[in-house]
Amino acid sequence: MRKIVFVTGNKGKFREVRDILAVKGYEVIQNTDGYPEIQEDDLEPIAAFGARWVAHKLEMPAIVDDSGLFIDVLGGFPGPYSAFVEKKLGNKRVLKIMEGESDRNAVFKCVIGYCDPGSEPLTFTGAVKGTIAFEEQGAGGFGYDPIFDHNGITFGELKYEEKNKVSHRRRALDKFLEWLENRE
Ligand code: ITT
Repeated sequence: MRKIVFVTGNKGKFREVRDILAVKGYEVIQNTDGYPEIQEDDLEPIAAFGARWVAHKLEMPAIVDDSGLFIDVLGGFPGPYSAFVEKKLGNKRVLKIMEGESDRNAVFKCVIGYCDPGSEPLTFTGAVKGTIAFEEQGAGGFGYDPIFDHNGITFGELKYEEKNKVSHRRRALDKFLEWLENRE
């Protein structure tokens, strides 16, 4: 399989997945029709359900990406609700919630869900540890990138290629690629 359909409405995710997989010879095609996101505490069952749903609907192999920012001191919030929080609150209000907190540890997670029609879905998880910055830094990336500090620099300050070398998405895609290459 060299062509992969990726169901996502998020342009930033699509660009990263497309470019990371292109290097390995896969062509990623975006489909923006969406899929039902079930409510769960972990991202894996959400991605698995989504991948199964889209593969069966489109009758072709497909991937989805469910990601989230898990902030330690907030019990992992926003986690699976990251898209909702980003849209309704935004980075500035997340920083407000974090005001006065000295434990700023967080984990960014990305789960790639993959499914062949008629088969059961698989998930590939990538995670990267960091801290929540005190203010937004950098205009690169998307979403939470300007407030996610990794080794003293936010993802928003990293060059696009640099983020793609270390990100949660890159780590998840490396696992997915390893599986794909062993299968082919
Ligand atoms: P889909 O159509 O793929 O579902 P979405 O944006 O709704 O797109 P999620 O449900 O996975 O995606 O929500 C994840 C949230 O975390 C969303 O607000 C993203 O913008 C943000 N996010 C995901 N990956 C990110 C990254 O690499 N850097 C910064 N923010 C990210």
